[in-house]
Amino acid sequence: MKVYKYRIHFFYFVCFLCLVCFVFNIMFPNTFFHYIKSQPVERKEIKIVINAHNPTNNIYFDPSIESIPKNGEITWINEDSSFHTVVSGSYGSGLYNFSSPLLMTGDKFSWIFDKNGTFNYFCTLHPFMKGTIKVT
Ligand SMILES: [Cu+2]
Repeated sequence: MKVYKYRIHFFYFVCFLCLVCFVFNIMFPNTFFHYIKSQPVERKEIKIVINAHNPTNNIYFDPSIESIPKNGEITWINEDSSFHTVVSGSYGSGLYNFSSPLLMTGDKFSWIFDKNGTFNYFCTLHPFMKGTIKVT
């Protein structure tokens, strides 16, 4: 009877551990759980250039077309004085594969591309800001 009682305690303890891991994974998605799962094969950086919020600028993302192997990671860094976002698809398409939070000056956003293809993206605040990632 006693053994049975402790087994129940152990069961609750394991459940509690699973719950803690699950909540941790949701709350801190870029920590070791995801790190183990998805190590990028290559990393590349794209700059959101100074004055990118100005529609007369001739470049917004540098480089605006970037190639990366499958499971490669792109990191965007906002070097502009204005807020920007990096959202997949095009303005009004509604099919967003990835979507960054509001990036302030110096903020970064990373995404691992796990499918081959050509992926367009844009800034929701300035829809004229467009870029392309080619995953091969
Ligand atoms: Cu923008």
